[in-house]
Amino acid sequence: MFSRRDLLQAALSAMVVPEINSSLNMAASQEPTPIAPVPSPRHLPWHKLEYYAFVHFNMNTYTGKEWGEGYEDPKLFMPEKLDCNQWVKVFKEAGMKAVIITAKHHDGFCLWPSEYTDHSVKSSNWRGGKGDVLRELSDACHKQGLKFGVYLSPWDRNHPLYGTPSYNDFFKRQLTEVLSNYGEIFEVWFDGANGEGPNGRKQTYDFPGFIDVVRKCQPKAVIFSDAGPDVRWVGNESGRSNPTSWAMLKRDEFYPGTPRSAELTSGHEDGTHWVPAECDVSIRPGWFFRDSETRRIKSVKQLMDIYYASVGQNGSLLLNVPANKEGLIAPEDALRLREFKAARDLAFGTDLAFRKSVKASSTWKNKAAFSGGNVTAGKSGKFWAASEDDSISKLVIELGNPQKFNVVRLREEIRLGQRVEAFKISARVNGNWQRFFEGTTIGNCRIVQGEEVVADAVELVISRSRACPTISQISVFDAPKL
Ligand code: FUL
Repeated sequence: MFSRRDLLQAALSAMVVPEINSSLNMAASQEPTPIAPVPSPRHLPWHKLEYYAFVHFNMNTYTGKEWGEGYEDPKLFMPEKLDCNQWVKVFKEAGMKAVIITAKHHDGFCLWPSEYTDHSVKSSNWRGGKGDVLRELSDACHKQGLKFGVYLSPWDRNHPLYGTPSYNDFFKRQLTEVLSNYGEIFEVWFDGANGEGPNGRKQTYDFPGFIDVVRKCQPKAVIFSDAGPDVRWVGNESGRSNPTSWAMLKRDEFYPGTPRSAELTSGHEDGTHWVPAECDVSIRPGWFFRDSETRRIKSVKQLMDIYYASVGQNGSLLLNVPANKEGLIAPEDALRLREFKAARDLAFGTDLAFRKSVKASSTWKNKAAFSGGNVTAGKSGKFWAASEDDSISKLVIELGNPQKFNVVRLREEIRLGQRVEAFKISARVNGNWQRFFEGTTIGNCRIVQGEEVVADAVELVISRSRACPTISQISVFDAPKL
């Protein structure tokens, strides 16, 4: 007898291992050998997104609940001024690269006219029962160049079959509908929450079957859940990954709704699969829009702290900006997003290390293609690789005239695996090296803040690494205090 978890593991291994092997073989000896696990081809474009919108908008928008019960009257759903082009314009101007919408939350109401249930927009009076939020949002995203993603809650408090094996077939049919009719989807978000309680209905989910549907309908999409298979929940809803943050996870030990969520915040250095963290958090106290919470929208300083703790700690930031009852992003949220964008532009707009000269302690096989200068050249695909024989690898960036700075951003060439285990940054002040920051992991992006210094050089020392370090970028910033 196979358990549900065995089946999930079998399905996941069968799908991901060949991808890892082929990227490992491809690299041969032209460049440092990748260290497994490495990202799959569907991960690489996802890593570049870094910051994108979550929109909680559904029946709860009209009832004020966080979790609906499933018997809400569809007629309550009435976004009289729904304008998804307005949402996407706001997100695009905010520097976000994608949107994920709650197509179906726990109460089971569908934002699209599903063939398989009446509990959907087709039973409302909105647009005369002919409306389709997924159509309007996906069209707006594709028109304005943002990626489109969907949240679907497996937990469904409306459906009569929930708790029986037939529910899995229903869910797969819904999933197929959503993934077949709205163009390219970049991410499918499976929520692991279930509040049925000890006496509630118990559903054994067919996750391997759900994953199969996604792979068939949207082969390029990443799948999110507490346990991946592609992207993992960060283990909290405050948008924070840990300073030590591995993209790897012992994935087979986890499943949606896992009790070991604290481990998801750091991942595992000896993880078996590439399952990076996505950090979800709401700009407001709740996930859904409530007028009463408008005065409690997070400040720019809070959002910046979250940015440093998510994007700056090897995660992506999925910031929830709920649409209001009218079907619009409220002006207060839009304004805060613009202010947050302006703060990031001020902080990270001028890279004081850009095109500055670099000396490295060693270069992989003495090949110029991997020289230290790549870290300040701003050319994508280029990186510094240190020699495999180094016990410690070092890099010095000469800034020329002394420069005032307080932030350093580092990036690893993650295509070859996440490697760095311990690093130290120093600043040369009046000819003396002074400690600026000491840390553990880097990954796709690490942004560290130190005491403000005026220095004419920056040194990176990597004292521990799983394989020779491969660093693609180092940037130095003078970020205004907030
Ligand atoms: C949780 C849900 O229960 C919340 O309502 C919200 O959707 C959040 C993003 O995920 O598991």
